[in-house]
Amino acid sequence: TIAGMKTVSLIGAPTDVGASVRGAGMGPDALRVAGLFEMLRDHRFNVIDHGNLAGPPTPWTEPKGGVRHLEEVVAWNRAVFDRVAAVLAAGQTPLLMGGDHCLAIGSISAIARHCRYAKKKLRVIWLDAHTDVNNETISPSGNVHGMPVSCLLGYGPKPLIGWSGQPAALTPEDIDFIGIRSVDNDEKQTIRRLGLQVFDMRHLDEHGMRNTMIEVLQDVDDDTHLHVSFDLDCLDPADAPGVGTGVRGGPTYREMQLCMEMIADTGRLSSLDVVEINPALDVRNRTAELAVEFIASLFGASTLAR
Ligand code: Z70
Ligand code: MN
Ligand code: MN
Ligand code: MN
Repeated sequence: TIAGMKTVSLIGAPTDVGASVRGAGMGPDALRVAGLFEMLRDHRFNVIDHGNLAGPPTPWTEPKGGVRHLEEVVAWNRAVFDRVAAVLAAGQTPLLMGGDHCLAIGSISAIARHCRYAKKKLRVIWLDAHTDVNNETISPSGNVHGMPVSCLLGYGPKPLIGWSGQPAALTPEDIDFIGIRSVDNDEKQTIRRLGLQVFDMRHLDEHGMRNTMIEVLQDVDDDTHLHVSFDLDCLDPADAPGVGTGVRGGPTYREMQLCMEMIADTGRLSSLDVVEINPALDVRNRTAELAVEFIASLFGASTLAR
């Protein structure tokens, strides 16, 4: 590889263990079929596909103590944590291909630990229709894909807390949410209590994506490790039908492209989760293809860049 060239490591986590709709486990192959590897290579990144991690099958049992599939969620996240940590230690950029959004617990915990050792300031941008800040006492579903943010902030099922080596991987100021339009009642209280920065669809309508992203990115500097956690249900289901829980009224294609390009312009993107693609609900792999387009922009492929 050329010296100084960035290496992007693709990590597949083929599971729907944190969801209650089946099918997100096919996400990694959908992204491969949509040409994720080739797109990154064509943009002159060195790319390694680590293949798929192994983990238990989803048992499809009822929640126990407010949580569904806790043991299996822990196993999958352990595998994700270990691989993301190894990729970061090798100086590479991890790109987690989910799988459902519960996997962000393992991914972001490993990143937070790495940032502490590397003395980097971690900033997370959460692109989602949902805030995923439920926990086992307030979740209406028991699905852990609705709880990763809470777990990373230190509130959630014990076996999922503290993986970064600190009680919490993130503080509320470290994370900004974009595209939000579905928040459960008790989540709303949590958001207010913790002072989370939620740029919901109303904010995007009134201020536009450009002003919103200027605000989100204002404190990103040379010492920042910028992580993007990209839930494809952030998009409008008319554009991205292949998701388990689509909510209408998402950002437009143009708005989301601008969001990705403005993140790319910081030059600080250092890790990425791409989650919740459900090929079983998709139309001819449209959602994975759309994801690849947005990931290209996130990695710096603007219209006039060569
Ligand atoms: C709901 C819950 C969720 C994704 C659905 C939904 C959460 N707030 N997250 N789809 N990606 O069950 O907690
Ligand atoms: Mn999510
Ligand atoms: Mn979501
Ligand atoms: Mn902020």
